[in-house]
Amino acid sequence: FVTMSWMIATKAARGADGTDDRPKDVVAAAIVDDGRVLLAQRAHPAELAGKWELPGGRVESGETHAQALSREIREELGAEIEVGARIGAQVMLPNRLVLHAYRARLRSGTPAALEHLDVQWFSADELRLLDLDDVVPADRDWIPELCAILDDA
Ligand code: 523
Repeated sequence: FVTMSWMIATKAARGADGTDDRPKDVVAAAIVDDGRVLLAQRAHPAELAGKWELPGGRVESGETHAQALSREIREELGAEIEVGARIGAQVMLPNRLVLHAYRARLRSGTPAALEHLDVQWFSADELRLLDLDDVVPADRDWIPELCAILDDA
């Protein structure tokens, strides 16, 4: 029975063409420093270009969420972070991606837009004034919780 279940589960995880269609995790960091949170302005794809997001990226196989997030922030922003507690609810994205967000603190380095159009620190008041059209859709629901975190900071 165990073998059968495994075979069914394995089969279910493969598409007709043999590709792996299991959900993939994407992680994003709410880096908080001095009462502000860092948002990064996406450069691609076209439909998300110019919109603000919590920076991050895909978890690669064998990585924990914290490891993936530290790597992505190092690659994209040139900074080292300490990953903290999860925030918000996970968000389902198209293409079987699942987005998770975590609080983070800067350990070293100054975040720079190495792969984004820009990076900017936002206070709670600035977040509240942000036009949601200028925010990546999947990240919009996190704004109230980010404001609450900053209000407490
Ligand atoms: N999101 C998203 N919000 C958000 C992130 C970090 C990512 O909606 N804060 C989405 C955007 C993409 C997918 O998650 O559809 C993968 O994010 P991306 O492109 O930042 O991850 P990478 O850099 O690992 O992936 P590729 O550019 O595709 O290699």
